[in-house]
Amino acid sequence: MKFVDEVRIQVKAGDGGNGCVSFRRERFIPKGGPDGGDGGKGGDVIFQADAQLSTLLDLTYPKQFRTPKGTHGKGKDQTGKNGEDFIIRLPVGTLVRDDQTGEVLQDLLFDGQRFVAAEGGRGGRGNARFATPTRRAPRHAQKGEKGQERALRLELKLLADVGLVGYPNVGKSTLLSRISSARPKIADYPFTTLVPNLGVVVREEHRPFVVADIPGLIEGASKGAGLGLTFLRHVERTRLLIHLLDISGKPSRNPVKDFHALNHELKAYDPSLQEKTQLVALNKVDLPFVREKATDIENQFEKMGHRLYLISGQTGEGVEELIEAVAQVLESISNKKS
Ligand SMILES: Nc1nc2c(ncn2[C@@H]2O[C@H](COP(=O)(O)OP(=O)(O)OP(=O)(O)O)[C@@H](O)[C@H]2O)c(=O)[nH]1
Ligand SMILES: [Mg+2]
Repeated sequence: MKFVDEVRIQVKAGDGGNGCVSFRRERFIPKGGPDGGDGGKGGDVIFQADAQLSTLLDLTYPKQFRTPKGTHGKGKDQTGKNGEDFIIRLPVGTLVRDDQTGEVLQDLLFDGQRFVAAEGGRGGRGNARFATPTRRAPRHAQKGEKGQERALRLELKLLADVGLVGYPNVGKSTLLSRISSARPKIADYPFTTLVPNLGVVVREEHRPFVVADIPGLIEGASKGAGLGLTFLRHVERTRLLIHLLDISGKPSRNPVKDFHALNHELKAYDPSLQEKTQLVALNKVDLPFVREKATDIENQFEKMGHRLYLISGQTGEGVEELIEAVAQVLESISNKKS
């Protein structure tokens, strides 16, 4: 599946129909009163959040969305027809911005939520509406209003509870596939994951939560190295990060240094990411030489005030303990809020 998480589109709502100037003409009534009807309203362009969708791909073509105009009013007090509304379905988690100013216009957060992206113009009033006791034969009617036209930028920010971050190849996708039913691609080379994967973690004793496996980050990502940092927008809304470390690639690898380097990149992207709770885990402890160094590394992290979880996404060792800790942090965060 191609993952598209930002698109620019133009929306133009239909203009209102014009009001009509008309006079009643009936036999034996020489001077009938005004009977020009109102114009119809132009159609709205409406966004609607849909939990079934997970990408903005459908919107990459076409880029322009228009709705029909209202039809003009007619004689015999006939109101014009309203232009039909057009509903564009968007994934839950889509942020709607004005493309020029960047201002956030709406955040579509729940299934079925609607936002009028461009409002159809009101229909003009027909001359029948302008009749007064002293002015019985008004010869004017209103024109329909123009429909709203906007350039918008849509950004999808996944609504995951937990973000899984780490260098490439540390085993993020393997862990996701162990704890959820998601089946992301796993391979022994960096940047296997090119788009974020979501998995739902279901454990009997806890509320289910969503984990996002983010493509690997590397030093300099904030300056565009590797896949860059654009995918970090998907961890902006998470409530907790699992920071995964791995020394198996090179035994000389210093996990403390890796830990700081990655946090530096997170901070460069958005300082508020630093404030999220992180649970730190050393992966692949099923490998003997990783296991050998684990206690030493654990101590180093303890000195820094971090409990280090020792896990193996492959064998499952230590994973349930990590999940339990994640569930507890999530529960304590939501208790604090309510
Ligand atoms: N021995 C061992 N190997 C693992 C473990 N977890 C993952 N691997 C292997 O490490 C390699 C990378 O795993 P992935 O899950 O694709 O890693 P990733 O972090 O998602 O990588 P990117 O998507 O490239 O960032 C694969 O060959 C996995 O089989 C583990 O716990 N133990
Ligand atoms: Mg991966």
